[in-house]
Amino acid sequence: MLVQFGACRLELVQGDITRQSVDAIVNAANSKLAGGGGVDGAIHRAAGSTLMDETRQQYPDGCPTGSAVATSGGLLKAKFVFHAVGPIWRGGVFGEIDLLKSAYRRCLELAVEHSCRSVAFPAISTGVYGYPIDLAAETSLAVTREFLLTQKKPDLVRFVLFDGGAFGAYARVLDAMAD
Ligand code: AR6
Repeated sequence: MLVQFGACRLELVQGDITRQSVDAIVNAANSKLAGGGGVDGAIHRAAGSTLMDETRQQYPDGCPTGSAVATSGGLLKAKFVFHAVGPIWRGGVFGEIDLLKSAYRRCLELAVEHSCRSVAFPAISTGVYGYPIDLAAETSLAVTREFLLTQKKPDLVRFVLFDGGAFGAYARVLDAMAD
């Protein structure tokens, strides 16, 4: 599914983010940048061990929740990995929505700062961090739409949803947004 916002494209696909041919992919990391399961584990496996070496060296203090840091892409097709730290869902009354928005916004800023024309996101926080998928779709698509309409960059933002349920949730929200 593809929607145009001004000169920029926002695309939804179902698949594996490690296989995307884009300038940067986003990782759903933890604040220690210590690696883990889910998409984080898949990205580190596909990128090779230099990704963790580089992350440790450049960011020994980790990254706060709601922010993101950049490394190279190691063996991935993507030139960069942006390690974003989303919030753990605790009922929605601990600033989770703003923290998730800010993690996405920081990645989009990093994409512009690193002259990336395309960037791919997973559904940050919706796995072990428990963020409800429908709400994550609303939050992440709204912040991306606003960024693309105001900053007019990057050219392409792709959301890579791992399963059919997540893809459906994102497609419903994007459909409503495009009307
Ligand atoms: N490509 C795209 N999406 C994926 C992939 C993949 N290869 N694998 C999983 N997903 P999660 P979080 C989806 O748990 O909730 C890690 O241990 C998955 O279906 O990876 O932000 C970190 O180190 C889900 O929709 O990340 C942190 O400790 C989404 O990616 C913690 O988990 C995010 O699920 C972060 O938790």
